Amino acid sequence: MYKGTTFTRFLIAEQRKFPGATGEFTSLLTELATAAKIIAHEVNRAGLGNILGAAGRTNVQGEQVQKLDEFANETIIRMVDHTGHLAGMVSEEMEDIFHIQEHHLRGKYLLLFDPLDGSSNIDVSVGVGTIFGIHRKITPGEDATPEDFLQKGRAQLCAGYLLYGSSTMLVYTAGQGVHGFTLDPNVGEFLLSHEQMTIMKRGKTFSVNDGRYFLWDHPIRHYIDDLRGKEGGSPYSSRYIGSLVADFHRNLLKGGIYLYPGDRESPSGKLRLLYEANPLAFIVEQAGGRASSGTEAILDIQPITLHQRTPLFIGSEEDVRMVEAYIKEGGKR
Ligand code: AHM
Ligand code: MG
Repeated sequence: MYKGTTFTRFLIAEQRKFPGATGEFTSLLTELATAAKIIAHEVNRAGLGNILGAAGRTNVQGEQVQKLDEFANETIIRMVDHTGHLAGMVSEEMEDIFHIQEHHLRGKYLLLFDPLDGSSNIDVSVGVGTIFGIHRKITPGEDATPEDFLQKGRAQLCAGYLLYGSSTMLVYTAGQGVHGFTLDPNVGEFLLSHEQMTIMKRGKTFSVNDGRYFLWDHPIRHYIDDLRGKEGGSPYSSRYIGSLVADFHRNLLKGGIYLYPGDRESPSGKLRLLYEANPLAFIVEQAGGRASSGTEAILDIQPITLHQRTPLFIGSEEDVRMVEAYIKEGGKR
């Protein structure tokens, strides 16, 4: 495909590779891209309106909800709830499953998303993102059930993210490689800019909140010490934005590892399995990288609850395998 191909045209071409495809998927992703344009517009001018700051409530995770979190959540729901393609949704900002209202048609797909990840960064104009994954409904009946959403990440049909950074990018996979599109603000369309993205087998960068160093277990400290060159050799660079999508995106393009391990305060880490770790894990595997909880591939974890957290090690394959080896050697916590 030539550079500059529209997202919609690209999706239609991909859809043609599957003879039985109905176009529902293409339509769903197109609506998501429209939601992303609306969110990008609001994020880019956030300081001007009355949309910065906290919404005055905490979410199911006990975290402060930002007004833009709510805006992004509502925008995505509004753009996709009526399409007839979805049986239900799960979002970081909603405690329970969002069921498609009676007056809309119900479909065969499930959308799981983090509407605005890294939203504590908005007030200081740092890049934030949207993360999403799509599953097929597996239980009988029209309404989505918890069982539908508690599928392993490996069963995802599609996953993607939006990065609202110095440019707005949409990166997605439907299991046929990873492709990136950049929003041309003058045209108002996502245009193909990064076809068939792959990640280096090994990078030279690590991304972690190392303010938590003394909360980590020994193997993680040992690993990071070694990346810093404690035993000699050339050290890795440290790059941490504190926005998962932005950190992930940089490492996807340049190689490296992002980690949010479990620690003494948060044994399961911070990030949510269903709509943060799983979609990015699908993308990184498609790009030739690896995502792990430290002991198993993220995509092979059997979810138990909608909002469960997981330690996350994601990026270049050899870097992720290396930290897994440190954890294995370090034994049990
Ligand atoms: P959020 O979903 O509430 O925005 O939290 C997730 C974010 C990630 O984007 C980021 O990588 C991480 O939290 C940063 O956490 P910390 O401030 O502990 O470094
Ligand atoms: Mg998040």
